[in-house]
Amino acid sequence: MPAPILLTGFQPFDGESSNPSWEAVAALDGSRLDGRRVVALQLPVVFGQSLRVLAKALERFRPALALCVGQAGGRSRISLERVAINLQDARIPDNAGRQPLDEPIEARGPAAYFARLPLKACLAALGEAGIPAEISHTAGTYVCNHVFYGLMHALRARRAVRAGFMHIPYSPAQAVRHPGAPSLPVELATAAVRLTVETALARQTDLRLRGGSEC
Ligand code: PCA
Repeated sequence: MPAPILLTGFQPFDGESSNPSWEAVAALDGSRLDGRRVVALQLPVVFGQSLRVLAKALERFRPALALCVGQAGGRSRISLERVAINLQDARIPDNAGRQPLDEPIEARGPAAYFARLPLKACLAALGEAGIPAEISHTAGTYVCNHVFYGLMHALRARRAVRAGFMHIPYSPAQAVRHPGAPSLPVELATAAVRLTVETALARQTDLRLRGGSEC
């Protein structure tokens, strides 16, 4: 049996009743991509606990690729995150009421990790499929960045494992409560996850394409 693919999404937070990141990856749970089994896991929006759940799953499943997905309400496109920083600075409390301010995630860890995904090739694949996407250079300083950093830190010695983070916009159902906010159908977010995984498994090296940004 080839090593599986691990996908994660989050529980709802900040007063929402759903989180499209979980809906998007749950739709792929138990399916096969590139001949590999897909395991989808829901993470709590809680500093520390989210990473303990993730670490257990990385040990149990030993995936060939791990892609964590989170909701980024207000963003208009799929964000392929390039960099996780060693900082937690919560604007709002997490689902357990914790609100770390200006703390490192790993006291002895490096300042940042880069995603280990061919981001430009993924961006091109999403564009060809008609899914609006961008490369993002910040995953914020809340639980998503915490999980992204913890993922890359946990896999720092397992260089062959591909790993990264994707932020997705509100679902249309959420946007009903946020007038003016952009949204993306969950089916398109699921398609974006699938395409990103397939592209990452198919390519060891990235394409040289434009995808950077000014401030
Ligand atoms: N988004 C939050 C945490 C959970 C989620 O889906 C974030 O961007 O940090």
